[in-house]
Amino acid sequence: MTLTNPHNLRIDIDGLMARLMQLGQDGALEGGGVCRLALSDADKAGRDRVTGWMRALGLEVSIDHIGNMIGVRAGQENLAPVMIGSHIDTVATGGLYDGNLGVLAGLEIIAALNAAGVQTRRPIAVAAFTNEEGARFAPDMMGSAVDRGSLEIGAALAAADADGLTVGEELARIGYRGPAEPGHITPHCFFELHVEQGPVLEEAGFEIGAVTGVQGISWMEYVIEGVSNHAGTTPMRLRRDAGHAAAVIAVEARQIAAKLGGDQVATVGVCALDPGLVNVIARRARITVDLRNTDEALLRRAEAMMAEVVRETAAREQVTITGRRLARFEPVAFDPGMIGLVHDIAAADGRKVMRMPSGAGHDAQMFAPHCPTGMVFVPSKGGISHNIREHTDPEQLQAGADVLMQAVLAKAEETEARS
Ligand code: HGY
Ligand code: MN
Ligand code: MN
Repeated sequence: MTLTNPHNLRIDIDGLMARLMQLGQDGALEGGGVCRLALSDADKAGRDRVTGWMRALGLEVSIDHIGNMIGVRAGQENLAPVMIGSHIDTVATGGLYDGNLGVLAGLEIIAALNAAGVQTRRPIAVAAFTNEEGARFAPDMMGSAVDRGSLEIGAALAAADADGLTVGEELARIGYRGPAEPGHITPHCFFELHVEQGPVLEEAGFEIGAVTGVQGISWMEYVIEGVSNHAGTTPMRLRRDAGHAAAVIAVEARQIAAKLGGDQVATVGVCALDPGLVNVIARRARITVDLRNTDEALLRRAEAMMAEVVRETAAREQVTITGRRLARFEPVAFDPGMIGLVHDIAAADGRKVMRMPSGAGHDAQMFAPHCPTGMVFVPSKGGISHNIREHTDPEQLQAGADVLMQAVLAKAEETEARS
């Protein structure tokens, strides 16, 4: 694999920054950051903007049944494309870069090739997948999972948000329930550029992460049914307190991470009490538990420990606890050749590069079982993400996008079916 930059192409960082800032207007929050939840009006505005850019760059755009948006630039030969993908939906406290960087860097690569008049052997596809975050509709990585056949389209379309609105209804409402069959493109290989969303690169003083894989993810929702009662008159022995049971689960989730140590993490992101009044013992609680580990056996152990906590708490507090699985992904390893390519291109470009796993889930993990897949990380300032203060310096964005471009160009000249 030649690592030279044959056309001496560089990403136009001003163009990339302009697109990031413009897309950041769709769902912009007072005081900075973005709330562009999947299939919201803000998501529609972002989708309209991105597909408009795709068409302006001369890409052939397809929208599939789950709303995935894929723009394809023709190659000299009608071979399987090199795909660059990520997402433009955000969490409610989103930054400008999570997901957006990967899609918009893909568009800047197309712009650079257009400006240089370069046509690659293979087509190049730029994809924005629906609902990567899973913040409004579970599971996360929904669009890429449907594209790769690991989530059935009917189940995805039926997923409902907290207000009972389904993915199918919302896709139709915003005009993105497209005609194309999900998975109609099987890429030659798949790349994703993404902010690290953690502190590793910055603390180590490195510029580029050659990502080795993604850790396992387990999301559960528990609905706890107790009995509402008077906060003052009800003796402790007579209480069936859904609020207390939820608090126990939250504390025990943290204890599980402490007991297992290592890479184990545990998060309670949702904890809603009903009726949620100062002087009423909660009759109902809804709580979510996000468990992750790089090791599948340890993740299963964490899940078993949490299930035991739920059983014991239900019995002791005399409440009923109903669990619902929201998402479950085993750890994924990326292709060693793709990891090596990202690493060597970054090193050849004089960048400090390290191999590292991803703590966050990504669309790339859906492609890893189907084609050679690799990711490029750039540092997150202070390791912050899913926070309106998410930031990466333009020079760091440029470095990551240039590595992505050279890796894409190298693979776009490959002739064999799969490396
Ligand atoms: O939850 C995740 O890791 C990703 O942001 N969806
Ligand atoms: Mn992301
Ligand atoms: Mn995210």
